[in-house]
Amino acid sequence: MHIDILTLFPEMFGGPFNASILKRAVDQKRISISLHNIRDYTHDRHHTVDDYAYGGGAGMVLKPEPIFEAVEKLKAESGNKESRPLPVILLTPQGRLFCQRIARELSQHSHLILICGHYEGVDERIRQYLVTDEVSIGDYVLSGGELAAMVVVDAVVRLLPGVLGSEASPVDDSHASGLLEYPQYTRPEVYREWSVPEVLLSGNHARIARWRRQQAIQRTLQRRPELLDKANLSLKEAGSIDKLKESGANRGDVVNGYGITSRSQNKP
Ligand code: 6GU
Repeated sequence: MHIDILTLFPEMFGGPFNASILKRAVDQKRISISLHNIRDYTHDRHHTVDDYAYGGGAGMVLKPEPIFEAVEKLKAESGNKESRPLPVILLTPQGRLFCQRIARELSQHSHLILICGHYEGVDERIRQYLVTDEVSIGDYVLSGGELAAMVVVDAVVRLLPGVLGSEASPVDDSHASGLLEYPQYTRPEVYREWSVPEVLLSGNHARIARWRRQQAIQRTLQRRPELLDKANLSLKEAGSIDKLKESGANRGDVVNGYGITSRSQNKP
């Protein structure tokens, strides 16, 4: 997969792209990422990328010309042979909410172009006539699309064949199955009087799988009950959830051992 990223701040990407899974994916040539400074596609003396909003109001708006020119050049070089149009994705709080399903969808393409919005916005004609998709990573405001682009790239790249290697698999990850992940333990077997659940030491793989599945469901019910509506549950599992709900096991705040509480549903 090749990913082109248009941004006013290419230097922001150095950290995340030069560490861990993403770095290895680049080193192994499973992906390539090109950062393009939008400023390099301006032609005036001052390299102007933004301007005042027509109609007035505070804040500057990203101009259309440099972004059109950059994307059209990349598209021409791409020679897209796929039947689907090449995704040109604007990162903006107005976009569709990013999720594991969208990460999977994007991972099916061989080329992505990401445009990081900045300042108060982008000229509407970029939305109307250039981008094929708009993505947001959540209902909060970031200073620009850069951090969102890094999030999207990370979530997509780790789904590509071979990127995680054989030691790790994305299938048990939180959200991969529509459920949160089950609790994990490693050595030591007892740490400060706190023991690893006995079932995990039993060597009984069927029993371990049942325990993990049940823990994943219970945890999802407590922390993100709305996820259960879309999760693939067996009839028996769905029935046991109804029982848990009746018993009130899903109600109230999620509390950790240090008295930090949060509502079990994050409503703004
Ligand atoms: Cl994609 N951009 C900005 N500026 N803020 C955001 C976002 C994107 N997603 C959530 N907040």
